Amino acid sequence: NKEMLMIQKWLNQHNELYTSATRHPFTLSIRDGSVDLSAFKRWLGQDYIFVRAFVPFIASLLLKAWKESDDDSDIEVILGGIAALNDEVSWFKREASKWSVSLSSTVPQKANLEYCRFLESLMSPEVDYTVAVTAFWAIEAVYQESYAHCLSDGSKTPEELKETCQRWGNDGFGQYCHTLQNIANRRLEKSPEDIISKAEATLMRVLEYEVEFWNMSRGET
Ligand code: HMH
Repeated sequence: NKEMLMIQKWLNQHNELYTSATRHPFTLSIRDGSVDLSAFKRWLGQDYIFVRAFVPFIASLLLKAWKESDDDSDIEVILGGIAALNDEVSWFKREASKWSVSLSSTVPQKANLEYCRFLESLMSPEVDYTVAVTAFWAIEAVYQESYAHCLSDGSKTPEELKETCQRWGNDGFGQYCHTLQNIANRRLEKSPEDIISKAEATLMRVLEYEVEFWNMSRGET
């Protein structure tokens, strides 16, 4: 379908994978209130490690946007993402202390290391801005969709987890993800076939890594 924007088309085509990332048993257990708090603490410690690796990834994306983008406002959107991430790092430290999770002694699990290594591969100057911004959108969108669902009608999210869900599930973050999706679509529309297929493959990898990331909360190592 020519009329349909690329991202929407891919999400339809890979709906099963997308749903496994955005409706994972871990986040569904938050939503229905049955969540195991030790699983939540495991997620918290691991995500802090991920977020630290996410900082240089966004920095590399900013550099790509500056060099390659045809629209100045992309830089401002990404800069906003960096500002939000700065706040997020502080939030993780506060939240960890609230839950008595020691961040300094948290050991990154295999799925986390692999995801961070994948992020690092996307930081290479060889990787096109269009591919990297598609990955960035997907990484943010999975959290937005997952945590917004924990706050939607009929959810029984425990009070003490609502702030976490709000971080990624709030409307402002939803808007921001939408803007990122628009950037990715705009770039994809102008891209040659090889970049488009790389972006699609990258999107699928992100979704797979996100599923593996949620799986770590089970604590089976
Ligand atoms: C694993 N994916 C993971 N952690 C995050 N904090 C986000 C996405 C969104 O920022």
